[in-house]
Amino acid sequence: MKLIGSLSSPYVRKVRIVMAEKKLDYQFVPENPWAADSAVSASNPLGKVPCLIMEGGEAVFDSRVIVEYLDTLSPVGKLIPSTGRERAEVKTWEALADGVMDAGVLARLESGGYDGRTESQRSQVWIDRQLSKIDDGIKAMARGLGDKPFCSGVHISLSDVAVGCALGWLEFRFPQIGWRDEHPNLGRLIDKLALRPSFADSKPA
Ligand code: GSF
Repeated sequence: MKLIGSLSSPYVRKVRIVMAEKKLDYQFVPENPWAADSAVSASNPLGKVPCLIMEGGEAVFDSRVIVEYLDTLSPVGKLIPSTGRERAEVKTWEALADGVMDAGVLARLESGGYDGRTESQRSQVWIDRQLSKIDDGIKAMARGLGDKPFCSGVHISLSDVAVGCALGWLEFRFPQIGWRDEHPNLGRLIDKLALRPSFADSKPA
C-alpha cells in the first residue's frame, strides 16, 4: 500500500497512527496538495490528502474511509468496534475531532495560511465562526472524556486517535488556543498518547 500525504496534515496523521497501531506496512509518498504542481488529483479527483493506493492500484479516500478499511485488515489493535452503539460512539468522536480540524483548516485558509489570501479577501466573521466551532468542539471533547482513561471504552480506540490528531494539530497551528489550561483532562490524555510510538513518530512537521 502507498499513502499519499503531507507531514503536517492532521487527517494524514490519523491514517499514519492507525497504520502504526495496527502494524501495517506501507510506503509514504509525500505530496503537498496546495502546491500548483501537486500530483494528488491524479489519484484523488478532490485533490486532497490522505489518499491510500491499494495493492491493485485503486485509490481510497478520505481519511475516515481509509481508517475504517485499515481496521478490517488485521485483528491487531482493533480501533473501531464492529457493531452497535459502541461503533456509533467511536464514529461520532471521530466526526467531532475531524470537524474541529475542518474548522481549523477553514479558519487558516481564510487567514491566508495556504493560498496567500489577502487582507481584503478575508472575512473575520467567517474566521470567528470557525474559531467558535473549535472552541465548542474542544469543550465537548473535555465533557465527553471527563475523568475516564480514554474517550470511549477502556482501551485506546479511533476516538483517541482522532482527538489526539485534532488537539496535536491545534497546538501546532493555533498555539494561542489555550485548551490545556482550561481542560487539564484533555492535556493528560494527549500526554499519555504522546508516549506511544505511533504518536511520537508522527508529530506534525
Ligand atoms: C479532509 C482532507 C483534507 O482537507 C479527510 O481526508 O478526512 N475530509 C478529508 N486535506 C487537506 C490537507 S490538510 O488541510 O490536512 C487537503 O488535502 N486540502 C487540499 C485542498 O485542495 O482542499
